Order: sequence, then structure tokens, then C-alpha cells
Amino acid sequence: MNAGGFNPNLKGLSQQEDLLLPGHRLCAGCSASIVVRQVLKAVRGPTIVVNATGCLEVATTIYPYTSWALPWIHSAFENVAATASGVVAAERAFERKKSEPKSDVIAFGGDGGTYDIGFQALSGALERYDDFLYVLYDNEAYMNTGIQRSGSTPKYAWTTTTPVGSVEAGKMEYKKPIDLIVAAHDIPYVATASPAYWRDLIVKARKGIEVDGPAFLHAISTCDRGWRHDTSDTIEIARLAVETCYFPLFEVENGEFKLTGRSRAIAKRPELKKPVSEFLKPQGRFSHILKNQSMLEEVQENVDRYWERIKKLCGE
Ligand SMILES: Cc1ncc(C[n+]2csc(CCOP(=O)(O)OP(=O)(O)O)c2C)c(N)n1
Ligand code: SF4
Ligand SMILES: [Mg+2]
Repeated sequence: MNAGGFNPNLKGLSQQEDLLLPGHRLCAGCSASIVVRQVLKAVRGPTIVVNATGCLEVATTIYPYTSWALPWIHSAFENVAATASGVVAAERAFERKKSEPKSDVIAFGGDGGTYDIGFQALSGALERYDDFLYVLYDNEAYMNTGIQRSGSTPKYAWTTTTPVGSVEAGKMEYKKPIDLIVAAHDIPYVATASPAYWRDLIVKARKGIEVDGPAFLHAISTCDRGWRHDTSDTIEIARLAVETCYFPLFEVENGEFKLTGRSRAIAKRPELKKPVSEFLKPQGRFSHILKNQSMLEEVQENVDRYWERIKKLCGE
């Protein structure tokens, strides 16, 4: 896997300045800041960030402070992709008038702002082929407003709007396959990533920045408040999401699907695949599943079915 000769290594990255600064108010152990810092390690020059309302925006820009060490614009919850389109258009006009090199544009949106309320703006921007990288940090619920279910929340997960009790056992619907829906827009680059596999994530972000036209990077983003896990388990859970094939790592380049990193290794050596219970166990939002064998079997079957579907698309 390569992105125009870009080859990040730990020494180089540690010497590179962070573009999301410490002192923000995201919870200790929140994956969102880790995902953003990794994505921003991939920038190649002047870059403008557009940020939808959500935990990331709220906790990094408490007036009069900001954690962003690069130009940043806040958009409403529902229109981050449309705002990014506007910035791209303005950059193109500046480039024509002043013959200045144009800045890259990166949009960050949560799952609520992407799967649900912002989907129309996203789909329109992809159809217009606007040239920016869209990063979905997916914590699988509307966290900023108190852990409400979204189109990304997986089946049976507890949230405050899908409580676990005698009537229902968490969310009753499935997680929307957003990557396949976005890939169906025939854009040049779509990829999934996990902050536990930093190199894979950073290289994919760089590829998304470099392609001409829209790119979409979907990062699993653990949330210790909403997922009910210890703050020290963040990276381990992000790793287990991949190792159990709950969240396979793949990319779609000009319509061609390909498994990457750990997921590719698991496809070659299926004995490496861990049971989904390993991913569920450290998370309080799934504790009721672990006490119910038939529910656990159903969750495992759903993970296996999705994994087989992705493997087939990737020609494995
Ligand atoms: C039109 C509109 N409806 C509701 C809200 C309230 N609101 C702000 S952030 C948010 C949840 C965001 O969820 P998500 O995009 O998943 O980001 P997260 O907070 O989980 O990081 C909601 C419902 C809003 N700002 N605008
Ligand atoms: S509620 Fe979740 S997503 Fe929001 S800052 Fe805390 S850990 Fe991060
Ligand atoms: Mg969310």
C-alpha cells in the first residue's frame, strides 16, 4: 500500500508537529482525538478543516480557546459536506485569481452527522465530485447529546433511546453499511480504518487527500462514555473490532475493493479471527448479549455474514 511515496514511520511522525493540540475537553480515552491526530499526520501542505457539530467540535473549540493548529470552520450538524464543498469552490476561485496553490480540505463528521442527518449533503457532494477528504469518526451513537441511537448503532447495543429491559434488548435494527453505500457513488477512494492500526489509517488518509475528487475515510472511534468501557481499553477495543472482523479494514480504489493490513492477514489465515464476544466483553453496552446465548449467536452470525460479503467484494 502506498500513497505517492508517502511512507510514515514512528520516528518521523513523533518529530512532526501535532495539528490537534492538547488541552481539549474530549473525555480521557476518547478515540476521536486519536483519529484526528492520525489523519492530520497525513497532510501534505496548507489544509482547511471543516467540522460538523458533535463531540469533536464541541470539546475542541470551547470559546475563547481552540485546539486546532490549522484553519478550521464549524458547520451545522447536518451540512458538513456542503460546507466543505463551499470551501473547495472558494479555494478554486482563489487559485484562479491569485495563482496561489489551493489548500486541501478535510471534513470531519460523526456517525449521526453522516449516516443520518448529514447524509443528503454528503451524497450531493460525492455526486458533484467535490475534491475533499471526508472523515467519519464513528462512535456508533449521538454521543454529544447523551448517547442516543443512530443509523450506525449496531443491533442490540444499549443506548439511552434503546434501553435494555423486558420490552426490548437494545437497538432492534442493524447498522447501516455506510461504506458500501458511499462506494456505490463511484468516487475514487473509500476506506475503513481503526486507530489501533495507525499506519494503515495515516496512509489511507494521505491517499484520500491525494486523489482528485471526493474520498471517504470511515474510522471506528471508541467512546468510553457511550460504550461503557475503561478509558485504558480504548486501543485494545479498536484492535478487537478488526481482529473479530466486526470492523474489517478495506479500501475501494476506483471501484476495486481490497482488504488491507490485519484484515488481509485474517483472510489468508482464518485461524487468526477472534470470536465477536472478545469485542463485546469489555463494553457495558453489550453486557446483556453475553448473558444470552441465542443473542450472542445471532450477533456472531451477523458479523460472519458481513465479513464474508466484504471478503467476496475484495476477491478473497
Ligand atoms: C439540526 C440539529 N439537531 C440536533 C442537534 C443537536 N446535536 C448536536 S450534536 C448531536 C449529536 C451528534 O452525533 P454524532 O454526529 O454521532 O457526533 P458525536 O457527538 O457522537 O461525536 C446532536 C443531536 C443539532 N445541533 N442540530
Ligand atoms: S462522550 Fe464519547 S465521543 Fe464524546 S468526548 Fe466522551 S468519549 Fe469522546
Ligand atoms: Mg457519534
